[in-house]
Amino acid sequence: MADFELIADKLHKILNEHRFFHTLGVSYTAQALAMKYGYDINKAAMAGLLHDCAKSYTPDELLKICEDRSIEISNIEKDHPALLHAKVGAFLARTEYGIEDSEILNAIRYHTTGKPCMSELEKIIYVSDYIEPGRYKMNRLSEIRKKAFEDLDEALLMILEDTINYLNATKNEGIDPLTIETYEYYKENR
Ligand code: DGI
Ligand code: FE
Ligand code: FE
Repeated sequence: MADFELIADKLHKILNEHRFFHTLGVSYTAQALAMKYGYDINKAAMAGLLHDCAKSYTPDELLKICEDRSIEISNIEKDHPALLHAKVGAFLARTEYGIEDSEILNAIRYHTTGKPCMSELEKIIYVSDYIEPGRYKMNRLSEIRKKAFEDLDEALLMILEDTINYLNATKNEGIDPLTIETYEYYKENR
């Protein structure tokens, strides 16, 4: 396992202060959820630490990295390149930060949209990203924070529902079909 502090130092240099503290918040929240649900806390810590490692790139830079490295760009990602920070983040975690564990790489890859039938770590990171202590703007955040430690799938569904409602209410934010598929999967399988 690559060294947590070494990677944290590197991220501190490339991410802005707000994003770096968000990253630590997600990492610690992921460790707390891992304790609750009996998951490997070191893997949760690393996935949380690296989940937004591509967040400092502009939309054009993200598109360029994908073109240069033959990373597939979907139609919605073409229109909203910021979505690519998840895919590019997983790529950089492997190539720049030496992460080989596919559970960690997939948790980074799917942290923005989720996906149907998520792994334990994918769920932990998706939920941690939303509830970490630095977040404050979203509706029913305290309810979702409590739910995360009672029923992870139910918390996941609440976040997906609120995210879709938020995106629907926001002009010019197309919804990634994967976000909808994830919502429908967890609604049907609750
Ligand atoms: O990177 P973070 O800000 O920590 O969080 P994130 O990776 O969940 O990305 C946050 C933004 O992504 C948030 O404004 C909601 C948006 N998002 C999530 N799903 C979709 C989406 N944006 C679009 N356009 N489409 C989606 O399906
Ligand atoms: Fe993100
Ligand atoms: Fe994040």
